[in-house]
Amino acid sequence: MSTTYRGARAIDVRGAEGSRATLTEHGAHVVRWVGPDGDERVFTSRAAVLDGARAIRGGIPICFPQFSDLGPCATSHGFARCVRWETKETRDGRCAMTTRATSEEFKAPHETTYEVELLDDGSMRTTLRVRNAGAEAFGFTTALHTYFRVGDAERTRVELGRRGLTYLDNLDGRRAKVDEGDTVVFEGEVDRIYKSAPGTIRIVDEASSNGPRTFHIEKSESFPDAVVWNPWIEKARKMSDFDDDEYREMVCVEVACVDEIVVAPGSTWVGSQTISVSK
Ligand code: TA6
Repeated sequence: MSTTYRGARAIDVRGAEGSRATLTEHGAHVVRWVGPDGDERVFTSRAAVLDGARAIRGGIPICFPQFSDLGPCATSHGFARCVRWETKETRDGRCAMTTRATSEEFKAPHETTYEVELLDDGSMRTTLRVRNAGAEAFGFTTALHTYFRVGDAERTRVELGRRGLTYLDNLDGRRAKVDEGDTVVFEGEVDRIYKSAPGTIRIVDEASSNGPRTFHIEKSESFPDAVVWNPWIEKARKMSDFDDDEYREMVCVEVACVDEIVVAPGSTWVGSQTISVSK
């Protein structure tokens, strides 16, 4: 159902038991997700820019055709989150948008589709499909950069599911390090790319406004990596589209593939995440 979100053209998706999600045509960007329990589950900044001039701060930015600077685009995380997508289909519990956008740096003919589904168990699945519409193979990197709403980042932990994972530390020149633990806590800025992360990652939101809850992220094998990020105080202050204290209200856990994916002519790459919540 067409709607607006803070003035931006958007689609409302209604799921079973009263769950709902809202995504803008700008960036095919999920800006809101409310569970059957009525709780907000994703974070979108109060200072987010929604006039199409830039990527929306929060929600689920689609990083394509690159994650961060891992690709040819000068724009961090690529252009997909900065262009208008076309709504292909919307019906109960589901919405699909598509784009064929290219840029000076990425001209490969493609059709990229993003599907948001609200499932009967109250979970949400988001799926990215990248089809090579040209005659030559092309490569890309990607992430679904989800901002999870939490009661207090200092009382939130990310349970990775395994000790000894290798991560690239963006706060230390992207050096490869081994995490001896299996849990990430937030006592300062965290910006880590966990390589070959387990298929299920949990976020324990101890201070959630309606009592402790846990997000369960199931990622497809085509998203082998997971990025954990919180900007903390200093970086929060430097972001004009993010209030100074909002670092407390969110943590990012992003399903990703930071090594180049190559798609042959006529082939389609598919990656998905399914997020559920337990109390
Ligand atoms: O996913 C983590 C990260 O790459 C951080 O390094 C930080 O730059 C964040 O993404 C937000 O990037 P953005 O371009 O949306 O400001």
